[in-house]
Amino acid sequence: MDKKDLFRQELEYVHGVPLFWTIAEAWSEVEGFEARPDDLLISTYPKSGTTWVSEMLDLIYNNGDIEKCRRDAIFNRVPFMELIIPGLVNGIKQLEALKSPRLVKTHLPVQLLPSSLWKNDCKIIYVARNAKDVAVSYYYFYKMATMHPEPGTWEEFLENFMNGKVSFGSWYDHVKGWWEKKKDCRILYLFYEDMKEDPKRELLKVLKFLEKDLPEDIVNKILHHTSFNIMKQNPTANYSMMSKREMDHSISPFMRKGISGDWKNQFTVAQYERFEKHYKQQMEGTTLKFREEI
Ligand code: PPS
Repeated sequence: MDKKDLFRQELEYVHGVPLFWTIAEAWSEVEGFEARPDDLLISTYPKSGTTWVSEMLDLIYNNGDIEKCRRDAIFNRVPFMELIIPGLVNGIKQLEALKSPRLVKTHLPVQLLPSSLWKNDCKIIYVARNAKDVAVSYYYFYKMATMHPEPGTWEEFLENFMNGKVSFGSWYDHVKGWWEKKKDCRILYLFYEDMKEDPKRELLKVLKFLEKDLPEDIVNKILHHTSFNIMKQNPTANYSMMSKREMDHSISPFMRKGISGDWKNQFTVAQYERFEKHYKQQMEGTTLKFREEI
C-alpha cells in the first residue's frame, strides 16, 4: 500500500461509529483482542486527559520511578489497543508483546469494546472532559495529526463534532454510554476538571480503586511529574517522539494548553448558543453533569 494513502482519508463506519479507515479495515483483529484479568483499561473520548492519566498510572505501577517511566514513549508504554495503521502501528500486537500487568488505552465507545475485556472483568478508568473544551482540543488535534480527515474551518468542525461525525463518534453517546456501564462493572469514572481542580484528591481515588498504597512523598513526586508543564517538557510524554508525518507539533503542540475553559477563547456567541441548545437535548435525562471551567 502507498503510505500517502494512509493520511487525511475519510472515516469509515463500524457498527455506526466513524473510525480511522485502517481501524475499520482491521476490525476483526480488534474484536479478537485477548484481555488478561489484570489488564487495566484507560478509556476516554479523545482529548479528555488520556495521556495525563496514562502517565500517572505508569508512574503508580512503577512506584514513582521517573527513570523507569522514561523507558519509552507513552504510546508504547500504554498501547492504543484499537490503533492499527499498516506499516506504522498495531496496538493489538504491541499489547500481546507486553508483560502483565498491562495498561491499555482505548477510545472506543462502550458498545464496541472487545468482549474479552468484559469476560475478564478488567478494571477500567474512564476520564471524561466537558464537551466544549474537548471540541476545541480535538479541532487543533485534527489539524496536527494527519490520520484524521481535514478538519475544515472551526465552524465546520464544530458542526461535525455536534453530529458525531468525527473519529470515535458522538461525544454525547460516549460519555453517557460509559456512565451507564459503570453501574454494572468495575469502572472508576473521573473528570478532567476534577483533576485540574485537585489532582491529589483524584490520584488518591485512583490508588484506592487499584487497592494500592504509596507513601506521601511518592504521591507528591507523581503529582509533580504529571503536572502539565513538566509533561510538556518530557519527550516520553509529549508525543514529540511520534514522526512529524503523523503529528506536526509546529501546527499545534500535542500538549497545547492543558486548561479548563479554553472554549471561551474559541466559541463565538452564536456558536455557544447553538451548542447549548443542542447539548441540552442530547444530555436530557442523564444524571451525568459536567463543569465547564475551573
Ligand atoms: S488523545 O490524543 O485523545 O489521547 O489526547 P488526550 O491525552 O486525551 O488529551 C490531550 C489534552 O489533554 C491535555 N493534557 C493535560 N492537561 C492538564 N495536565 C496534564 N498533565 C495534561 N496532559 C495532557 C492536553 O494539553 C490536551 O488538551 P488541550 O486542551 O488541547 O491542551
